Amino acid sequence: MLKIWGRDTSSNVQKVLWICHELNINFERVDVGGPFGGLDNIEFVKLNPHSKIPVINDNGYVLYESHAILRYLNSKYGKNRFSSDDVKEQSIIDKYMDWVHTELSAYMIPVLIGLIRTPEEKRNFEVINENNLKSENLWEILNFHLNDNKWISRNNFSLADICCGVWAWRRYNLDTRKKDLKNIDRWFKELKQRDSFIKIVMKPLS
Ligand SMILES: N[C@@H](CCC(=O)N[C@@H](CS)C(=O)NCC(=O)O)C(=O)O
Repeated sequence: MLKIWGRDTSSNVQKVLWICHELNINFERVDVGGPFGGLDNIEFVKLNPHSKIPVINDNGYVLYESHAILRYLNSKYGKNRFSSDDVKEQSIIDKYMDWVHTELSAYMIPVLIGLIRTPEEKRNFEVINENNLKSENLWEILNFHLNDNKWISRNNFSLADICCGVWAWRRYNLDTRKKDLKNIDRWFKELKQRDSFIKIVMKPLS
């Protein structure tokens, strides 16, 4: 059976749990990271020398990096249901998956850490607000893209919706100043109707 290491409150772990739920993949999950610790244990470091979650072991094949895991599971268990045969459409999925790692999470993480993991008296609102403004500018870019698209890849739910979706939940649940982004609101409403999103992502932030 597929084994997944990682606390279920982590955005990157949730991406993997989400696709497992969408594709009905059975798995066993081990709590590591955050309050559970264990990332520096020698046995874990052997799995992922970066000491990060998620990690999977699929019948002896060990893999880390959440987006690589998504692509692997989608291909092996999903007949590529959440990617596209169309080269241009696939490039849009890839673009927004990369965008989450290189742009969006870079600004969302300091906001999340500042507001959720930092005691009120120690919060640096200058840093939080600056990062929030940058994140909102990025959400506005996605909002513009969603003008002509139901999902990020036109009419098909894809891996890009999973990668952006875990952060959308955080955006709406952080007490921050938000731009009025009608397409993001509409897309988020669609996400909230998916069983997997409800079960895996809609948890208190930590
Ligand atoms: N690029 C990696 C990033 C992994 C990562 O940063 N994971 C975080 C959780 S979201 C982590 O391990 N943090 C330490 C912890 O949770 O204790 C991926 O996408 O898998």
